[in-house]
Amino acid sequence: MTGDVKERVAELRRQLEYHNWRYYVLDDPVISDSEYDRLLRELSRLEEQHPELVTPDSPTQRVGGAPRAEFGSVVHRVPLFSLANAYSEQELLDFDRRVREFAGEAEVEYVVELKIDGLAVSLTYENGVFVQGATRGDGVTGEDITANLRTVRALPLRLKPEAGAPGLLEVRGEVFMSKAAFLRLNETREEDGEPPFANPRNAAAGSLRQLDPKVTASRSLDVFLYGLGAAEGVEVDTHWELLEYLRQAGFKVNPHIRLVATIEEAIAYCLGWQLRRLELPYPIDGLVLKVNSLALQRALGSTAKSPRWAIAYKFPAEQAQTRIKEIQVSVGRTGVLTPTAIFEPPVQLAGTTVSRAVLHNEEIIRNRDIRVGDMVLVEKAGDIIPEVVASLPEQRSGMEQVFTMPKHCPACGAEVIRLPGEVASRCPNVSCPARLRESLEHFGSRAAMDIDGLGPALIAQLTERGLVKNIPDLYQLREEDLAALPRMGPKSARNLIQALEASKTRTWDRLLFALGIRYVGSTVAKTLAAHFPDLPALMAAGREELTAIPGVGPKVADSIYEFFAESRNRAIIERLAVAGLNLSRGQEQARPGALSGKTFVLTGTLSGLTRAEAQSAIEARGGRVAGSVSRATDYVVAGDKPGSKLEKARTLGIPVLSEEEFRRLLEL
Ligand code: 3BD
Repeated sequence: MTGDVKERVAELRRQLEYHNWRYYVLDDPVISDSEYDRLLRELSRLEEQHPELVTPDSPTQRVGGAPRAEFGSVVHRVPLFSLANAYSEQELLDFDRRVREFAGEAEVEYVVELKIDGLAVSLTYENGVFVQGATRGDGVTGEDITANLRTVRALPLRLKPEAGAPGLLEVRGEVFMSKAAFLRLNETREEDGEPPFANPRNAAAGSLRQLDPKVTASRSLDVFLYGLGAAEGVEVDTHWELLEYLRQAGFKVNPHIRLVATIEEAIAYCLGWQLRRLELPYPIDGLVLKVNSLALQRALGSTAKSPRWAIAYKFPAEQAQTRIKEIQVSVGRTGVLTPTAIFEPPVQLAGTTVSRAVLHNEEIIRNRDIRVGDMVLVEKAGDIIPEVVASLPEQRSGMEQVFTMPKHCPACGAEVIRLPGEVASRCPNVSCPARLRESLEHFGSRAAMDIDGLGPALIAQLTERGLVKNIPDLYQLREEDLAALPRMGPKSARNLIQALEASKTRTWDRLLFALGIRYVGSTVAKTLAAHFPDLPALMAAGREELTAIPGVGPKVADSIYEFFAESRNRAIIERLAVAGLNLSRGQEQARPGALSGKTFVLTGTLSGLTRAEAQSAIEARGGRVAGSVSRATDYVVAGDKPGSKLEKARTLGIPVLSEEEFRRLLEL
């Protein structure tokens, strides 16, 4: 092999790692995504031709390796301590007094950091190369999640030369998920029939504890570093210098760190963030104060559990009290019954008006002793999702009603079942009108068959009148049937027929997603459609053939297999084929590549489409959606109540589109 190849590989890795750092750590890319992709493709090709050149720190290894059976355990070289908590100004003043008395100084400098609400990890670098990553675990022993951590883009696989050349470096930090990524993830999970995560921290933890690193790679995780474990050759005298060293070494250090000269200044900084924390794109649950001088840190030492030189100031949980007026039960596409508490009056919480909260299942309602008519405490988990945390039984009048899950489906009256070992109650009736309505809504949704005009109100009319009893019936509708419906003129009737006609040419991965097979979301559907030439080939596939496909696990395979084993489902496919829907790889209809290479950032709420829909519309045209505005952004789409991204776009002179302009660009 020629030395040229080896050199080119090294050069590509240097460039890719640099641009990765510009993009994910500095949030300030200097090349476009397509240029980056070109470099990455060149490197992948060279590594394929010369597999002996592949190393674990190559940027190609971030996509996630092979799944494993379990995590190994890691004994930390230096244990990870806990943090003592303070819940008031007074407790911070007490902490400072202890520190000052010990030091015999009138004033002590502190570094104040945001306390990121994620998962603590420890990263080990040997001779500058990332070799191991572990969860905190109990502080002494954690789990080896190296392969998963490699997929976190902000984590350097190699230290920058500015780090010097430490033989060993262990750094500690917090892996987290941004609020936006969390909401996006939950949207897809609901589409896929999987339970949503309760908050960004659980989503980050769940994503890091995946046995299949490819799943972790698909979750937008991020990481801030704030501490040191075992280290050789790092010469710093203060915590502030340590953070500066970590930044120089290529790590992402939170920009809101602050060096203060007095406890009063530290307290003011904490109270300031208590009011402004909702402006941050990621969740925090407080701040951490750390003695700046490392000599003083060493002198103070630790108790059995936590260092005496640090303390966490925890925000009081923002809570509100209100009354549960009723508990509504809705039936989803898969038949799951979901109880939702309706509040009277609605309450203000963490920046929004909250009028309802999902109660998930009977078990939770029983464990928290939540009754209809109860006064309850409402909190926002991770500052986002409203949750009933407790009832207030002392305020009961005696008129409150214990909630029991209905024995019969509220939509069709079928007897509700609860499978052994499951907390969910289900309506087993596959032709339940509520399930049918939800299935039709999903079928016509933008990411699925994108049938314009097929909204909930029309679906209700069509199903109530028996015009549509299943999905294929949609394609039997005649213009005159539709025009005769209340609130439906001849024009809308014609438009709907046209929209149905247009949906017949959608690619078959969309049809596959639209069928609403459990665990087959848009990503799995795309994977399957890339693997099989058509729907009949997929239907003929056995479990083994399915699980052999990367990205398809046994749970997904079973669900697909069982779906197509059902004769009723096969009959539906048959009728869709007869109606002329596209069941095989054909021409992409959605104006491919119209936005090729363009990067969008979405901010605020759009009135006509969800974030996921906007994203898939952009992606269907070859564009991509980024989480934050930088010089590499081509357009910012601003909906209602846009955030700071809009300001940043204006500062950088990036074109801002209204929803109207955005739709025109997409030709929607
Ligand atoms: C953060 C300890 C010390 C090194 C002990 C001072 C308890 C989770 O942003 N500093 C931070 C953050 C967490 C920290 C320390 N600085 N410890 C810190 C931390 N900026 N979240 N933590 N941890 C990390 C923990 N985790 C799980 C279970 C029990 N304790």
